[in-house]
Amino acid sequence: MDFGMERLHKAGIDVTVWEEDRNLTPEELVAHCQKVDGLLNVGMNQLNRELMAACPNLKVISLHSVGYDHVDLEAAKELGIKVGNTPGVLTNATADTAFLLIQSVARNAFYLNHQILEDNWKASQEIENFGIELRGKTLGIFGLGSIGFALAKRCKAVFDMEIIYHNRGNNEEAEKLLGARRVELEELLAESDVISIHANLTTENTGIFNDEVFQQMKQSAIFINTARGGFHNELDLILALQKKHIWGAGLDVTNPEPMHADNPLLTMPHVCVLPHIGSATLETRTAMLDLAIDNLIAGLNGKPLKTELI
Ligand code: 8YV
Repeated sequence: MDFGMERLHKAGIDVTVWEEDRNLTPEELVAHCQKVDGLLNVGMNQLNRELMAACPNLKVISLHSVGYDHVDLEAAKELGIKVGNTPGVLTNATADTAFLLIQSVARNAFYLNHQILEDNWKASQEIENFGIELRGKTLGIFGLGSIGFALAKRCKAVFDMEIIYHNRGNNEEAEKLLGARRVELEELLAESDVISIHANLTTENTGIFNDEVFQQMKQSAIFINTARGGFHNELDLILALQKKHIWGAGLDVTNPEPMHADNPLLTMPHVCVLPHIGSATLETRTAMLDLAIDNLIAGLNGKPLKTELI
């Protein structure tokens, strides 16, 4: 990745890049970052209080993500460090990914593709490998912000799905435009044919999709997670699928990431797993980087960030 070097150099910023094919440990980050004024975090490195406290010059943290569960915002606020993220620019790409997963699971696409590789073309004709229709079914959204809304629009337009959602507040636009209805979690679980997560991961909702919750879903339901792997308990999800408490699952996020190649989810019917590609189109990643650099430069110059979290 180019990291927008030209723009950064033009802005007179002295840049050091630490590029790894994994997230760095907090200790490694402290060792690297002690002298920096600004941090552009491309990836999911955990930015905790110890790191921030160990970097006395740090003025701004610019995230290359809309999610910010990997940053201690309270510590940043206390230490006077500005934090920006990249909302808006990745809304469509992420909603597209959720929509892709819903359809792929509903048609058992990844499993049947694997069957071709096993020289088992005829698996597509076996009744247990048939798909299910989405038309007229109910989409339940857990956390209806802009990405959830964009997905709901797609599901309404293409499959005329009913939209229900569980959220702290009402989303009036979604209610007016799509007839969406806000419900308690119990109703979301009981009524939805597809449940898709579009919330921010917090300590309160970490692991919320567990055995007990999967058992409250319809046996014909599809579980979709493009938000964060931390929302679901992976072992409970595997068991829920094996015991047929739910019908299928589509994941763009796993816990941990990367997922190991021997994970049973990768070969199960009605399951589609992607390697966290929600925002990974050329156009979206370019827009994210532009915005993240805007935020970095603004923060280094003591100006308000374009998209400031704190
Ligand atoms: C990743 C994401 O940030 O925006 C988010 O919250 O999870 C993704 O867009 C991206 O893959 C990291 O570069």
